Amino acid sequence: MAIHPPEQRIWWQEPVARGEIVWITIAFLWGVLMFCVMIWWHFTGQQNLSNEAYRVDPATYAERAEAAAEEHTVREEGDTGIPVVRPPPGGDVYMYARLWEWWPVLELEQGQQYRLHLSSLDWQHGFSLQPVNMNLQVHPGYEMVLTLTPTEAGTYGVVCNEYCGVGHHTMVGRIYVVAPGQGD
Ligand SMILES: [Cu+2]
Repeated sequence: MAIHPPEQRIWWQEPVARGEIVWITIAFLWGVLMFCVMIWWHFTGQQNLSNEAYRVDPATYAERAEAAAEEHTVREEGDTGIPVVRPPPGGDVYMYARLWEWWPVLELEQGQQYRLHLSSLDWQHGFSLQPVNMNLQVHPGYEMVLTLTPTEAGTYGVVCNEYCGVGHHTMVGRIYVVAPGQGD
């Protein structure tokens, strides 16, 4: 039993069983292979995001996001007071995470390419786009930039997938993707 010391005190000098060596070798080689394949997945397979990251001061980032929202707000999301921002196609789109919201709501046009900027104003949050299941960590001090083209119109939810306190489960945002020429 583990609560008693082993009978043979110098147990680590006992030879490792052959079967165990084989499994450790297989696991190690598999790990090395997966590490190398990560580079390949970066270019193919569509499951790894090819994002850029920059250092940014949270206050500076908030200013940029708010300036972009001021310029491109098309309406308010219900009576939430959260603006719906529709940036010009091909342009920069800003969203930030903070306790406990994703701000603002975005409206993008299907088939157009955007540069989506993400950062946090307080601490770590997780950007999880549903139902497409696209995930990345959002840290204060870092600006993540994704070049993306929404391919299907619809209403997408953004949930926080890094536990960030008592309001974590209420931290939901929204991205609308509208067909070309539709929406506000
Ligand atoms: Cu969060």
